[in-house]
Amino acid sequence: MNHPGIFITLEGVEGAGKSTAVTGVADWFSQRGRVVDCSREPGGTPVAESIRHILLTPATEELAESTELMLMFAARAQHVASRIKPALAAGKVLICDRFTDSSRAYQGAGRGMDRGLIETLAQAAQHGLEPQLTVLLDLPVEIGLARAAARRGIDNHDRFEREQRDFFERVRAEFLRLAALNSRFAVIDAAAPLAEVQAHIQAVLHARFPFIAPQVGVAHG
Ligand code: Z5A
Repeated sequence: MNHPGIFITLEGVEGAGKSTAVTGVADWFSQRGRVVDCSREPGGTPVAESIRHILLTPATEELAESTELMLMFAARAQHVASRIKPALAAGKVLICDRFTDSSRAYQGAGRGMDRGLIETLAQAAQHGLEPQLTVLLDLPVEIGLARAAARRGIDNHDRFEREQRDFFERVRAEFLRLAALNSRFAVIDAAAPLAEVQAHIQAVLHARFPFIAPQVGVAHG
């Protein structure tokens, strides 16, 4: 899909530092004069945020795995059509906290759902749209879970946070497998101190987008 924008996604297990990293990536592009739009999945539009609520909130009725998968892609289809594609067509930098690689990792490897079905749904939702860069913040599962627990309090788990450790190990392994297969990925050691993680991400941005020069007179990292 041809567009003048830049589409960047951040992936990783829970607590890997994606939300923190989104801000750093956004600052890097803003300091270079680019208009930035930061979003997240599931979510990013009013309809997709309503679907997010269904997906993350523990409810009295169990969500079937196939329902979870199709809701992820229903939210994504809406997000792509009404926010991501218009932003890219307008030349913006769209930075998204999670995208289809999360479905591959969580629903595919975590839940064991059919990979072919996931790719079919991805085609229907994305129509060929792919990120130019996917930053994978790789972190041992126990560190991620500890960070997330420290941040939210021990009893406040969403539907995914109730999964067992082996689920998250499969998720992490799948992200690493995808990264090894696809050059759009950059893998960052997210267990490093925050300043190191941020410096590594900036180095990746310099290497991947050498044509985006800092603006004269604007401080940049
Ligand atoms: N999901 C799915 O199954 N399929 C899909 O297709 C999609 C999603 C799109 C969304 O949850 C859930 O949906 C997710 C997968 C599933 N569930 N899980 N697990 P979410 O959006 O609510 O949560 P999350 O994506 O997992 O993100 P998070 O918990 O907010 O983590 P994070 O964004 O990666 O981390 P953070 O908020 O930036 O940092 C966490 C804490 O660690 C925070 O206090 C930071 O200050 C700290 N931190 C960050 N970096 C560092 C370093 N380097 N050192 C020390 N401390 C740090």
